Amino acid sequence: MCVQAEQLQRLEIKAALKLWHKIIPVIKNNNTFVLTSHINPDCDALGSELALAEYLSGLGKKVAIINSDPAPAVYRFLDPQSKIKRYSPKKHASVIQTADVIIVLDASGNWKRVGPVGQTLKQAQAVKLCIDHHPDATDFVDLAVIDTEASATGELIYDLALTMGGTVSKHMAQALYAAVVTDTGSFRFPKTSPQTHRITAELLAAGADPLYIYSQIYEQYTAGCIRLKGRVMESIKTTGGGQIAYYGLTQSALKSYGVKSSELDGFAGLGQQIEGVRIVIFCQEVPKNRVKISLRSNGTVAINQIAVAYKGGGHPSAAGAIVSGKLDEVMAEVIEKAKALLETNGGA
Ligand SMILES: [Mn+2]
Repeated sequence: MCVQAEQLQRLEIKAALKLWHKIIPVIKNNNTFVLTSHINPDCDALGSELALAEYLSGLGKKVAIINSDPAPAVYRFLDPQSKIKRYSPKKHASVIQTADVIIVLDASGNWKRVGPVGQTLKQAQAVKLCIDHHPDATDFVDLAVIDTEASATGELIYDLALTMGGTVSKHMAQALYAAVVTDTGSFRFPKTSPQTHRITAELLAAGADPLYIYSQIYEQYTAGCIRLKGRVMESIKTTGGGQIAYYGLTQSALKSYGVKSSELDGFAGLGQQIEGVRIVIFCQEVPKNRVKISLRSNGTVAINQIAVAYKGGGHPSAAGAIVSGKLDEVMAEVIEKAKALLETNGGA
């Protein structure tokens, strides 16, 4: 048992080196870096950027973090010095043009995922790298490290720093812990692995503060937002033998509670807390007579099929789309699709 474990560990170390061996020389041999991530950056995107930026700065590199969208207010505690910049074509043209290396984090697929700054980065002379845990295309960059087993890009940044012989500072540990805790849904999503917990243990040892991070991320809502959540919870209906939960939110309700749609993170998950629910449908009225459909499943049914039918996308257990139409009509239609999907997945 002991010998096996030791062998396994050696294999893992070898695997890590193999994963990074092409990227490490690029990092070592260059001096100026631009880091970026996807539009609507989440905590994994931001935490990975901040931790990698600090690591590279420690190696004496010049690093800029440039994103198309601003960091959501809830994650700004990770960046007290405002190192993450929102892309401005005028301000950032020269730093992008003169960069040696561009690193896209948590966003494989294509430059579109990176937003407007992606178009500028795409044309830069720099070597382009991508580090991600999503299983999407990597032909838009020169070199990529994709590990779909990783629960978060933050795990990969930790691994990279360690593989390069580096250490993790308290600030890096905070950023990476926040990345992992959010991307794993507090260590419950399927990609949460022994490796996730091993890395998390190291982050705690390096000074990450779970109580502080939890409180910053999950306990900073406005009173209006919590009251609106109460109203939405009150309105939840179920159908399909209790296996489908559905609810909607109008623009006027949002306004009357003084809540922005960017504050609705987690609303789609509310229906998942009901016993027996396999599919959640949350429809939100958005400007220009459109409806934002958010879908969740308990993992027994791939609801991204419904999202794809509306030209949206996502994962089997979390997906969405935006469509034209009236809230009630769109929701009724999605409910029918969900019922049909249940019919082919064990019945309603
Ligand atoms: Mn991620």
